Amino acid sequence: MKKHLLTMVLVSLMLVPTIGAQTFEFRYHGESLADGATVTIVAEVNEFDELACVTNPFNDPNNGLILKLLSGSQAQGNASINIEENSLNPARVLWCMGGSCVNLGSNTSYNKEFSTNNGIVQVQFDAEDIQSEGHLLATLTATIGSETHTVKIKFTNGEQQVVPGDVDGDGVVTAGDITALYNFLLNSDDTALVNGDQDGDNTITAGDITLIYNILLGN
Ligand SMILES: [Ca+2]
Ligand SMILES: [Ca+2]
Repeated sequence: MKKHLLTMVLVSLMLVPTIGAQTFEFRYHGESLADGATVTIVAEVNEFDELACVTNPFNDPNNGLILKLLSGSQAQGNASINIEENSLNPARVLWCMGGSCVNLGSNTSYNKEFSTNNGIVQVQFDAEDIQSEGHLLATLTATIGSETHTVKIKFTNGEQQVVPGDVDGDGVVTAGDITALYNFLLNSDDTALVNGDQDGDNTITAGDITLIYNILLGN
């Protein structure tokens, strides 16, 4: 009975992105992001020996943050980035989308057009040569036709990060966090389990799955 219930939760979650005539979505490391989700990236030392946060690793450009068309392969759209908080003091803030890049400099917002012929638009947003501890919070909004979606990008350096609902510790809440709990509860597989007890009752139960399910649905 328990297994059946959990399976239904998982199946219904997988159906969420297909509700309505959604034409595109944001994905991070291959997983769909709920509208308004926050992608959290912790600063790392890059190949230039600088502290940096990047949404798309250079060595794996398709496995970071992308805008993915859900039907068709060609589209033109408009995107804006808005930096709401920035205490990182980075030397450069770079935003590339649809093949062109801009160094934001002292600008906190920027608009650009983008297009795609292969159904994918890479979103490269970097804070490079970070000088201070703290965080940068930006909202990226993309519009294609009459459809608009947003993703929040949080870069952090030296701050303790706990993202509510992030069971597998990759900094973002996705269906993968449900899967991590499901694997633990049904198969005792804890390989992806980093923060299993999401509701704080000191046990890992189906109630923790429900909590994440509600986060993903925006409840
Ligand atoms: Ca996660
Ligand atoms: Ca719990």
